[in-house]
Amino acid sequence: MKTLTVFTTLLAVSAAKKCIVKPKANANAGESSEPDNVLSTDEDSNDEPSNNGNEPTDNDRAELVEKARAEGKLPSDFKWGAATAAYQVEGAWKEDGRGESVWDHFTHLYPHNVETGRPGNEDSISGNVACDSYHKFDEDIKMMKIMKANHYRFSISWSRLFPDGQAKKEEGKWNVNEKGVEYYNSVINKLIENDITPLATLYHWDLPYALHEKYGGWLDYHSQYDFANYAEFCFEAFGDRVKNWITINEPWVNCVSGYRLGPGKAPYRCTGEAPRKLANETEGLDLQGGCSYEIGPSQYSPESEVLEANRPPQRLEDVWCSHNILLAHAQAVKVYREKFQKEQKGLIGITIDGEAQIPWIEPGMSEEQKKINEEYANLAAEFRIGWYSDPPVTGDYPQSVKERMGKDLPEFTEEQKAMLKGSSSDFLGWNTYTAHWAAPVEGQTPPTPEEANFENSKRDMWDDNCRGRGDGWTCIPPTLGSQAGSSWNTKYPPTIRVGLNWFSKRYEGLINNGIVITENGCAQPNYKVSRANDEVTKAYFESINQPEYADTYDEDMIEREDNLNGTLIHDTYRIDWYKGYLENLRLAFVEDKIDVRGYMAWSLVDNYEWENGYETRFGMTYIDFYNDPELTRVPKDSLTFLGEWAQANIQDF
Ligand code: GBH
Repeated sequence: MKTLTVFTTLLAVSAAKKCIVKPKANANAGESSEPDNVLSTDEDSNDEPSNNGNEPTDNDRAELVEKARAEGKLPSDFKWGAATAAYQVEGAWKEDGRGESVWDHFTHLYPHNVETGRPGNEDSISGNVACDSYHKFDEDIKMMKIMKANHYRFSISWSRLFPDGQAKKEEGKWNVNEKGVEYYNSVINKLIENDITPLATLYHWDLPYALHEKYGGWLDYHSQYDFANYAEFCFEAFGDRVKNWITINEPWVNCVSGYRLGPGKAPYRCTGEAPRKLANETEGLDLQGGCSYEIGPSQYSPESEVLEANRPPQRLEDVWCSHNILLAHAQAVKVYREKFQKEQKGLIGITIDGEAQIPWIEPGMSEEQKKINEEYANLAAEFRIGWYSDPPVTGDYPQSVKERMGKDLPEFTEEQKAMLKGSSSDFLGWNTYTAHWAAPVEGQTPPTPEEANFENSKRDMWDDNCRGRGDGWTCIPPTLGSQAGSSWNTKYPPTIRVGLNWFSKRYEGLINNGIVITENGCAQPNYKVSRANDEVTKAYFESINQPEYADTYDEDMIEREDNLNGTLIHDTYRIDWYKGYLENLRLAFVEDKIDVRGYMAWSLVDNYEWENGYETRFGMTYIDFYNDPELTRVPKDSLTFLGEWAQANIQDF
C-alpha cells in the first residue's frame, strides 16, 4: 500500500472517478454477445446492433458490477482464462499444407539466435514441434479445466490458412488451405463444447514468410491489405462462434524486437543498437547468428519507393513496421465492422504491451523532484505505450511523440485517422508483466523542434529501468522488482494497477467494454538469469521503505531441469506472482473503479519462448520437451491455485 500512495499523485485518480466504460453483457461460450456501442463512431451510430432481449441491459450490468464491488470481488461476467500463441504451441510446422512463417524461416536460418538449443536438433531451437497442440489440443483443454478457465486465448496461424499469405475470394470461394480450417474449427468447437469461450488472436508475430520475401512484410504499406483479407476470411469462417477477436498481438514487440533491437525476434532485422555484439554487423548473411539481411523487394510507403533486395537494415524500420501494422489492425476492424459485426455481434480490439512507468524515487528526494519524475513517467508511458494504444483509440499518435520524433514519424492521413479512431473501442487488450522506472536524464534538455528526430526523441528521459540508456537491455540495478526467469521479467505486482489507472484516465469514455488483461505471468527463476543485482535491489527497496518489492529468493527457488520434485512442478514463485498481480487487479476494479473485464494468464503450458527457447518456462503446465516423446502435460501447483483464486474472487463463479 505504501508504494501505491507514491503513484497516486502521478495517476491523479480518485476512487470515485467514473470508469471509462459503459457496461455490457459478457459472451458465454458459443453464444453471441451484445456489445455496447460497438459501432461507436458518430456516423455509424445508426448501425448499432440492438439488444435482442436475451442479454443483460446496461442497468443489469451496472447492478452486477456494484454487487461485486460491494463484496470486494470481480463481476460474474469476468473473462477468466489462459493464453497461448500458435507458433509457441502448435508445432506441425509443415503438416497439412501449412506455409512457412518468418519464425520457421529465420530460426532455421539462424539457429544460434535461439538459446538452449541442442546442437543438430532443429526442433530444439524452433516451434517445429513445440507442444504439438496441433495433435494434443484435448490435453490442453484438460489443463484449462483445472484452472477453471471460462475463456481461452489462442492465435491463428496465418500461413496455416494461407501458405503464401494472400487470401483471395474468387467466385465465392477462398483459396484457403482446408486442412487448416478444419484444425481451427475443431479447436473452436471443442472449446465451446467445454463451456470455454474462444478469444482468438489473428496475428501473434508469425507473418507468412512469403510476404516477407515478396515485399519485406510489415515494412511494406501493402501488408495492411493482405492482413485485412486474411482477417476477413477468419471472420467469415469462424465468426459465427468466435465473438472475441484480437487483431494484432503487441505491435511494439513485433516491430521493435523484430526490426530494430534484433536479433531477438524474427525477422531478426537489426537497425538500431543491437543487444548482443554480433560477429557480423554490417554486411552479408551470418549463419552463426545475428542480423538478417534477407529481404525482398520492398516499398516503405504509398509513394512506392522500391528498395533493393538484400539491402542492409535501414534506419526507422521499426517505426514503419509499427505504422503499417497499426493500419493493418484498423483495416481488419473496418472489415469486421462493415461486413460482420452487426450480424455476428462480437467484439474486436488490439492487444498492446508496455511497462507501466513508475516515477523514480530516492530517499530524501524533494517534492519538486518527485513531481518532475511523475511528469516524465507520463511522457515515457506516452512513448512506450501511447504510441501504440492511442492510434486505435483516439486516431493518432500522442502529441509528445509527434513533437519529439519530428519528420521521423510517419503521418496518418485524415482518412486513416478516421479509420483508426475507435478501432479498439470495443475493448483494449493489454499484456502486462513488468514496470519500468522513469525520470529525466540529468543534464539533458528536451529536443528543440529543429532537433526532433528518432535519435533525439528520448534523450532527456529514461523510458526504461535502465538509467539513461534508452529503451535498452540488461538493466542497471536496481531493477524494479525481483528478477523472474527472463532478463526483462521482473516481479512488480502494482504495475497492473498503475497501468489500468493510466489507461482508464487517458481513454475515459472511449472504450465501451473495458480493458482485458490478455497476458500476465512469469518464468520461474532459472539458471539462465543472473541474480547479481539482487543485493543492490534489496538495499535500494529497503532504503525507500518498500522491502517487499525486492523479494529476493534462495537457491531453492531456482528451477532445475533435472528435478521434477522441485519448482518445475511446485512453482511457488509463480503462485506468489499471480497472488500479487491478481490482488492488484482486484483492487483496481473494486477500489479504483476501473472497468477491467478479463484476465488471461500467460501461459497455459510451457512452450517455445521465442529466442529464449524451451528452458524459459512461463507455463502453468510442465512439459518435458527433450525427453518425453508424448509431451505429457503435467499441471503445476499454480494451475490449481488459479482455479481456487477464481472461485474465491469472482462472483457466482
Ligand atoms: C509476451 O510478450 C508475448 O506476447 C508472448 O508470446 C511471450 O511468450 C510472453 O510475453 C513471455 O515472454 O527488451 O528490455 O526492452 C512479452 C512482453 C514486452 C516483454 C517487451 C519484453 C522487452 C523488454 N514483452 N519486453 S526490453
